[in-house]
Amino acid sequence: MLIKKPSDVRPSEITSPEVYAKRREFLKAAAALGIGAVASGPAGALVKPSGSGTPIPNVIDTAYGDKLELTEYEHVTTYNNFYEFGTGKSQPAENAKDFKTRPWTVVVDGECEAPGEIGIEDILSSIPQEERIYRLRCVEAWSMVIPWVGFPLSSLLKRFKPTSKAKYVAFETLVDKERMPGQRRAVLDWPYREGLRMDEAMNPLAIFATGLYGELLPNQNGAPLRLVVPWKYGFKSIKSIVRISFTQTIPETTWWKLAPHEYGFYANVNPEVDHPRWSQASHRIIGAGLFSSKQPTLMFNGYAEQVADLYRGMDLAKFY
Ligand SMILES: Nc1nc2c(c(=O)[nH]1)N[C@H]1C(S)=C(S)[C@@H](COP(=O)(O)O)O[C@H]1N2
Ligand SMILES: [Mo]
Repeated sequence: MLIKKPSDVRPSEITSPEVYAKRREFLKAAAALGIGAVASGPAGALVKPSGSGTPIPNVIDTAYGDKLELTEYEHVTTYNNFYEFGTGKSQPAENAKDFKTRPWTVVVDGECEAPGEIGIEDILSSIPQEERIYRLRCVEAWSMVIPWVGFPLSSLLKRFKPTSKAKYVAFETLVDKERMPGQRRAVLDWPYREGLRMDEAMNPLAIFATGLYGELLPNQNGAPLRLVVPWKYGFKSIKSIVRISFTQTIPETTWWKLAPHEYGFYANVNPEVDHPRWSQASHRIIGAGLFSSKQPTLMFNGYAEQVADLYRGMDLAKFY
């Protein structure tokens, strides 16, 4: 998130929306036939496959965000922030290639009546009717629109029966220096940690993503389970989650703790509150071309109608 120029996006390796549409058809067809691991569909001849290659069957396609123009698959999967696999934008795709996300267990603890552990297979198989495609804009110095496959946080969290003392929910990423080479350097205080206020977490726009573009999440995008909180800056959307804790007090979060004058706990997208080192009034659209002009950033990233009520009466310049 410190590096802002899309200098390592390779314009030669781009999938157009039309190719995406064909790719989805192909993935659906492949799923119906039960040929799971066919990699990249019609785009295969043109681009290096960098995704999981595993289609997700029976996802409910919704009209969610269908007016938004999607960012090309190749940008979504090669321009990433995932410091566990390196601090460069193109490093996660390269360094996470062989990352194994099975078996995978998420521990749930803290202020809840039914703490425990849940395996990723259990999560994936017990959510299917709720698994939907959400086309959401994610923004910071740049923006992308990604067709996530996911489900609301609330549908998983409520299973653990949070108590009335649970005011916040905290998330942690895996720590494993062997499997996550970026953790061999102390660039961040591992594990990567994030958190939400309970009412934020229960908003239907806060989702767990398990896939994108119709396939299981590519490793570099946070496999096998990550947050997507589209009205907040990108760093809130924590990847490769292994722990969820309900807490009474505000949890420490990675970037807030590292640079509290630059990053707050809330991190709501707000064009009127600048980062101390740069304006947050505008951003660049990834894939729109090197010479495209900057776009004005919208309050709550354009999701004000859904989330503004959560912050009524709060001074958003103070609680940034
Ligand atoms: N565990 C972990 N989660 C993370 C990060 C990270 O470095 N480690 N980077 C964050 C930042 S700064 C951003 S912008 C988004 C990027 O998500 P994307 O690569 O899927 O676009 O992931 C967020 N989640
Ligand atoms: Mo970021």
